[in-house]
Amino acid sequence: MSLPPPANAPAAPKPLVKNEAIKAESNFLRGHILRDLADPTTGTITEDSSLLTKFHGIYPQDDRDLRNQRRKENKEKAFSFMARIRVPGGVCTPAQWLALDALADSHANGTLKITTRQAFQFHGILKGNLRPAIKAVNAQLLDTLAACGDVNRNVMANPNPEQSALHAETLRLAKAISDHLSPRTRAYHEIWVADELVAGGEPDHEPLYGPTYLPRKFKTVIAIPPSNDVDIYAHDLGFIAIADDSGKKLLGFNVTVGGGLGMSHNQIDTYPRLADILGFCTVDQVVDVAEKVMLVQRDYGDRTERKHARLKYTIADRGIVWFRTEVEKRLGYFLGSPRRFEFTSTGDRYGWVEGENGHAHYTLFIMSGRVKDALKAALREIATAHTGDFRLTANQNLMIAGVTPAQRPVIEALLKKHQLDGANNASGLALNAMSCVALPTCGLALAESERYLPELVKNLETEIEAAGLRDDAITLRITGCPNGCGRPYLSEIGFVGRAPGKYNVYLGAAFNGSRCNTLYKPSVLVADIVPLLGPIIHRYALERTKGESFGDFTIRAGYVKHTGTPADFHEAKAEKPAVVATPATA
Ligand code: SRM
Ligand code: SF4
Repeated sequence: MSLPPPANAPAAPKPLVKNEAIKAESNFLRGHILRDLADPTTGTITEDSSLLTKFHGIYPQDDRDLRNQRRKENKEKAFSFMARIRVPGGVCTPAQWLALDALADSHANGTLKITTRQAFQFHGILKGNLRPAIKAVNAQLLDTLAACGDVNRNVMANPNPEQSALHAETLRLAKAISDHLSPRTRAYHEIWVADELVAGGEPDHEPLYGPTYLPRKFKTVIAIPPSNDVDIYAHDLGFIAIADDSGKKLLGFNVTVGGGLGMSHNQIDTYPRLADILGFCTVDQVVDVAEKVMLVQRDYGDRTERKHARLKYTIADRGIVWFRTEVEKRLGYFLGSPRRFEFTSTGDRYGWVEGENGHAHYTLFIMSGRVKDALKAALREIATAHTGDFRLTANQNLMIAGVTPAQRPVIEALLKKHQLDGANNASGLALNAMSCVALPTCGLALAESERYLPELVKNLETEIEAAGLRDDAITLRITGCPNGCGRPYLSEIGFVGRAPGKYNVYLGAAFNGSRCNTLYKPSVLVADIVPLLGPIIHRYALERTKGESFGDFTIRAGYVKHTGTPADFHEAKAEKPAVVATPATA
């Protein structure tokens, strides 16, 4: 029997999490992926390989609707794969759209999913179709590398239709950051793109990441005020474009760090956190700043506890002043003082918008970003005729962008033909609603989300319309678990899955995404949602002050109190409240 350590002995260092050893031993993300893909006895891959395929943008999943039936039949789960396609800045060509549309039919479940981070997802790819599907994606000059995993993910940028010059510049920067922070391993090419399966070659070198990559996922975005459609405060790293007085010339960016939304129910040490503003950088410093912010997190992020490994906790624990000093030490120069800016909303601007360059852009509402059936066929026809580009929005919608005056009647006629004109005749609530995927594919879902959103919106619309608020924009977001994929903590009405048919209801976020909401009622049954929210909606219609948003009203009327501590998100009370940053609009 060993003696207990003396009372004053220093605490033994915590062991690293399993993921760290798997990364280190994987020979730069190869591991046993090829072996597992070649195994004909199962439709999935091993758990260790699945930790590595994430870095390649690929998740093994199973159809949760079929779990019971398969168990009864004594069969293995109905396995398939999800693949996430990285689209920096969310811009793709009509040719790429058409290729992905066809691949969805030939290799996946026939749908295309536009994500909350301007990427595409295929669901339901069977193991045997996986390599050909990823290879075909690469043939379109797109890829799935680093769409998931402990690396810098898809870099988002505001699809900004009005200011063409600013959009072009920020898109260029989004691609530059994405390229610079992309993993350098050749494993991706060997496994998915090479003509023949080849065993792991020479050891690779990852100049930025090293063999263990980052402690956790890392997300980068660029916003162009006044639109905060990318929800900049939700991400690890953000750049807020600052233009000159004409609004046409980019001066530089306010840098934001330490945002993140994921939490676990009743684990008070986990919480959504809004990003802090770190300072200002010039346009030519952007890539350097992105690299150095990421490197500080690489070196100091917690590799002993994955639930505490995001940059938000590194900054919450060590302080923003420490973080800025570390970043500036690596940069070799100081960041400037943040410049003034203002965000007005997180939503998309639907319908036609004229750009500065004479081109027009049409934003189309797509519920939950799911492109299927008649909508998929309509967009195929539009893509065939379209000569501009497509821009995926951070709200899971689609912009048909860069339409020339000569082309506009053609696109207008197609939109009319498929009844996609007039912002789909949807209510302000529907147009500002978002859900995550959840069931049946997401292995972490506790409740429905995408499949329940249409019914939820319809039920609440009855109250909204009776209160005369049909065209009022109110943000509503729902997720099937507290991980936050639909950014529910930044919506004026947020639903977070607790169990089948039960949601925590959150109220009080700012319409422009600068304040998180607060838990209003835990574990609300689906049948109780309208009775709970209907009276608040009617009171808002009667008592709101001029221009007052729904989120602001729910705080003023006392439904929720905004205090900004982790306890605001949980049913359990915080023992040690820690401050959640609320960004100042400088
Ligand atoms: Fe997410 C995990 C879907 C945006 C926080 N997310 C997952 C997985 C991969 C489930 C899993 O790990 O097995 C989901 C796949 C479901 C499926 O069947 O497709 C999933 N996340 C999504 C997407 C597709 C939701 C959507 O409907 O659009 C979004 C894909 C974005 C992309 O293209 O990269 C998506 N996820 C987000 C966001 C929103 C954002 O980034 O703007 C968040 C909150 C912000 C943040 O990161 O803090 C988010 N996803 C998570 C988390 C919690 C992370 C954390 O720090 O705690 C997980 C679980 C995890 O990583 O352990 C997760
Ligand atoms: Fe799955 Fe939860 Fe993300 Fe929804 S929020 S997609 S349920 S992990």
